[in-house]
Amino acid sequence: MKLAVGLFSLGLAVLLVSSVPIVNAQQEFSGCIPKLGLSLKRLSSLKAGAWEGAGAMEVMDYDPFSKLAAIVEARRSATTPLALLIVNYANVSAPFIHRRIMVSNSSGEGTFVGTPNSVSVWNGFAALSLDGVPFTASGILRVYHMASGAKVGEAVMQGCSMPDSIQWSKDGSRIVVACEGEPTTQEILGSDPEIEPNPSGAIAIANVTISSYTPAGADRPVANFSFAIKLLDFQVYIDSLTTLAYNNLLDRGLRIDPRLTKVTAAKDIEPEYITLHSDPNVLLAYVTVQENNAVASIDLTPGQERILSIWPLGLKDWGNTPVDPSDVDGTRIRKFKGLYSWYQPDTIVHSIIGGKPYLFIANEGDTKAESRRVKELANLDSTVFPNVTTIRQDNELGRLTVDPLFGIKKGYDRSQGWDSQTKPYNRLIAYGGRSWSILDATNGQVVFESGSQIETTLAAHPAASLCFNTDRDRNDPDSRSDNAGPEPEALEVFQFKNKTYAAIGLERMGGMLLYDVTVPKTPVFGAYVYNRNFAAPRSALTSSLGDLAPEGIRFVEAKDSRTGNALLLVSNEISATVSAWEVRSC
Ligand SMILES: *[C@@H]1O[C@H](CO)[C@@H](O)[C@H](O)[C@H]1NC(C)=O
Ligand SMILES: *[C@@H]1O[C@H](CO)[C@@H](O)[C@H](O)[C@H]1NC(C)=O
Ligand SMILES: *[C@@H]1O[C@H](CO)[C@@H](O)[C@H](O)[C@H]1NC(C)=O
Ligand SMILES: *[C@@H]1O[C@H](CO)[C@@H](O)[C@H](O)[C@H]1NC(C)=O
Ligand SMILES: *[C@@H]1O[C@H](CO)[C@@H](O)[C@H](O)[C@H]1NC(C)=O
Ligand SMILES: *[C@@H]1O[C@H](CO)[C@@H](O)[C@H](O)[C@H]1NC(C)=O
Ligand SMILES: [Ca+2]
Ligand SMILES: [Ca+2]
Repeated sequence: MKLAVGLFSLGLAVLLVSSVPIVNAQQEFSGCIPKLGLSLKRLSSLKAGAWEGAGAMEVMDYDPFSKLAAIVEARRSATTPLALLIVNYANVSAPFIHRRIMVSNSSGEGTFVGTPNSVSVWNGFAALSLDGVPFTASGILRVYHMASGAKVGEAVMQGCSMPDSIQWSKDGSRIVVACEGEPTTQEILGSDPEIEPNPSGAIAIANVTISSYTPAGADRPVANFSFAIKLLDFQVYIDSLTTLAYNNLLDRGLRIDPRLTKVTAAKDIEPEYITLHSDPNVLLAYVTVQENNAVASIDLTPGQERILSIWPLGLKDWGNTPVDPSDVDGTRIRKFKGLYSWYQPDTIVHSIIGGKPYLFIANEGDTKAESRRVKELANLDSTVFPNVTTIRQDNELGRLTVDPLFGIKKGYDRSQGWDSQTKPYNRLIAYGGRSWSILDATNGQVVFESGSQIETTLAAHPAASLCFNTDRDRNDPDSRSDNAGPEPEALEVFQFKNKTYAAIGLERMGGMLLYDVTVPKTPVFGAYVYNRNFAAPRSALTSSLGDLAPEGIRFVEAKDSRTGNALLLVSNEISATVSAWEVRSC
């Protein structure tokens, strides 16, 4: 009966939506957020081309001097060249593509350069990280002059396989790169991490030397960047730990594939996203190791660069915090005893608030090659799950993607297959915290974690609730609930007037949640800022929906923006758009 009423009111809502002209609020946020004292207005969404899809627009950075943005274009197609897109923001309402720097063919340029992954800008130059060929080979660092498109520096980063996130220090002297090191069998279900090649996760630190020379026949000098690179291998750090200390990390929730031992653990460590300490005089960096559910800190002191510590993030307990884990039951957010998640953050941003250093992380979640639905697990512990039959139903936990290597009462049994463990699971561990957190940057302790706030906010939102936990390329309500939900992935922290704010980008839902984080223990939620037509039907073309799948968010201070007002620039992976939101006081 209750269900029937629910369906009826949903039907009515859809009817109302389609029978009246679409009100702006269903498509786009605009206006004042009283709780934050900020007003947001979208000035433009530049579309890079007549295409959509994964990789169409990735990481972005902005050069305050030239008013140029650099965005990685890594379209997953066999025929399209891979590029670094340079966008001119001299007029924020009418940005245009200044230059498309072709950096590689998808198949590899001269069997040498693979996919571009990430970009960081300094003083009119863009540092780009690129895979080698194959992607398990050493990766490549390149520097381009943004205005002219000239390549002005290049180096192979020995042992840095699949260089992903890249950060250039404020003084230009150093470039720090997260080397993710995915195995060659990345896409093969259940693949054993012992299968080679499976490079170690690492951090590459490049000393940058800038010289200039005047080419023959030219009338002015050009810059020339060269690099001295040091590699910090996570295995060296793991080797430096006692067995006791290593096991302690595992007990606290560092996720290392149980088919590996301490001596090979770094094969499974996959650094994802790097941030530098926001005080340029403090030589520290922090990196998320997403799949491993942890954050690591790195000492950048010249000559003694090293990995300092790994801070495991533990498990999120959905027995205390409500979640929607089923994609076949509509919006139903509730608690489940025995259900947990790895947090698995992607973006990390360092910020100093009230004189204290903090780390902000977006707990997106990411599956490895091994993942199962709950109903595929052979044996659930009936003392934790009294009614196993109920739990296995599709409208309960049946279809939820969980980690089959963990949560087994007596531990992983190496004599059995990864997908045929017969000992009972007493914890079901899903992927992703569906949240964001603030950590104390001095010790990794959690200061704030957003709990169920993202899902409950979207479920109650007048427009977004029409498409709760939708996928990123079409309006398909509830379709991501059995995976990692809304997938908070991008994140930016910014100072405006005398307050500090955080923007959390949602990869699947699109848009971003804005918070006042001036008091890091008690962030104040302001609004969900989006440009997506949640009222469009499932059949609507991806290109008609708006800005989809925020991958990167950059705050631009008022003094660095041509409008004289601050901006939030957002690169949207699926829609191939960069949106520019003007930020003012209100
Ligand atoms: C910026 O672009 C907008 C939209 O095309 C246009 O109306 C405006 O005149 C431009 N501003 C300047 C200063 O050119
Ligand atoms: C890609 O391939 C084409 C032809 O195969 C070649 O001309 C071009 O230089 C290659 N590199 C880039 C960056 O497009
Ligand atoms: C530019 O730097 C590279 C090292 O990256 C060096 O090999 C090359 O000789 C330099 N070119 C000039 C003209 O200085
Ligand atoms: C980078 O420069 C510092 C000195 O500023 C030096 O101590 C360090 O060894 C250099 N690293 C490499 C890889 O050359
Ligand atoms: C277990 O759940 C099933 C399906 O929901 C139900 O039919 C059955 O009665 C339950 N058994 C017990 C012992 O509660
Ligand atoms: C911040 O600015 C507001 C408005 O200008 C002012 O009322 C408030 O006192 C300021 N707070 C601090 C801590 O400076
Ligand atoms: Ca690896
Ligand atoms: Ca659901």
